[in-house]
Amino acid sequence: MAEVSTLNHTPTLTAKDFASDQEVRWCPGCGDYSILKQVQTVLPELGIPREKFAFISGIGCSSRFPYYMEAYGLHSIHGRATAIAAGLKMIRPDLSVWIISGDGDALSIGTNHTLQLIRRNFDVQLLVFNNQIYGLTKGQYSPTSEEGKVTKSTPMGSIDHPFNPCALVLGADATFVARSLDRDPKHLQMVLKRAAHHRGTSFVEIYQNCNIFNDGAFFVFTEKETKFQKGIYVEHGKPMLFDNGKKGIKLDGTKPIVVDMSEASVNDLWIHDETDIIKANILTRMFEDPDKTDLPRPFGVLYVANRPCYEDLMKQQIQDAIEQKGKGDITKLINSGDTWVIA
Ligand SMILES: Cc1ncc(C[n+]2csc(CCOP(=O)(O)OP(=O)(O)O)c2C)c(N)n1
Ligand code: SF4
Repeated sequence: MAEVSTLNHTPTLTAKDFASDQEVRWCPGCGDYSILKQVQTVLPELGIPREKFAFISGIGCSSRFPYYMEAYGLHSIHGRATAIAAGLKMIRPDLSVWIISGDGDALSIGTNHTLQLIRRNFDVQLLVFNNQIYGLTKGQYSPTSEEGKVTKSTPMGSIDHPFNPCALVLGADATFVARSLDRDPKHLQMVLKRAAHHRGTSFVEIYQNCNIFNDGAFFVFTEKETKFQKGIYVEHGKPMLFDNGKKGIKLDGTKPIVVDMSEASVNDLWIHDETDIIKANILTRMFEDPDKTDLPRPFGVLYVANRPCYEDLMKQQIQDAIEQKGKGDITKLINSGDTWVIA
């Protein structure tokens, strides 16, 4: 979390204090409304003055987010919110910087910037609203759309292999990886709080329903009839139980296997350790094997690591340079070495 001094006279803020006077213009029923609400609910609990928040977005439906926040923000350019936020964090490390992006924005045109931000580990929150479609440009397939997806731009079905966002960023040495859902406000609030308190880049993939162009893409994980059979809510130090405790997951070497709890003991189960990179790799990819359709999709904080963040290292390096070489003089520097006068 950004190191900010909370002044004694800072008034207690509420979710309403973070809602701007702008009319929210997402389609009625869009999952973005819930995400906005959960972010506004969580911010007052962080004890950070409102003027210390900055929301940076790229381009897409989700990118309208900064307008709706009563905080500083910038609606920037397609795929570049991560780069702009990195620059902001370098110059203003005291700010709590939140990046709002979509699956198209962060993982197509912006993939490179996303990965560079993550490997450098700036202390920011990166929220990727994954609706598996391009919403703003009216329903083209995205880098997370499933194979065979029929859209206006893939009339015979997509032949692209989709990204698994959590696995992708884990490969770039992300220090905080989590997955949550727009339709589970409590879970999303918990994940957002954890993300805010993590020092380093917090990557949060949020399943978001685009009810206009990809309605129901994640209903199997959000609707109460199937939610607990198809999803597993992982917690650090807790056994991997799902389907209301009727099923569990054990590890056979590195292979996750579903076990019936009427026949298995809880002691045999995989205990979630969010600091274990090997298990995090298994966990983030757990739903990819087409032959293992009984494995549930994991939600929660999947991986956390400690690694210095870029802005701290940069500050230290500047201090070291000043200690070794003195404060420096820009005019002297410009006039040093060979100089020419152009007539
Ligand atoms: C340089 C550039 N290329 C392409 C576009 C067109 N464009 C605008 S939004 C978008 C995709 C947005 O999809 P996603 O990030 O999934 O966001 P959503 O609208 O679904 O929230 C594209 C391709 C653009 N605005 N700028
Ligand atoms: S097009 Fe989809 S993502 Fe965009 S505002 Fe409408 S419902 Fe939301």
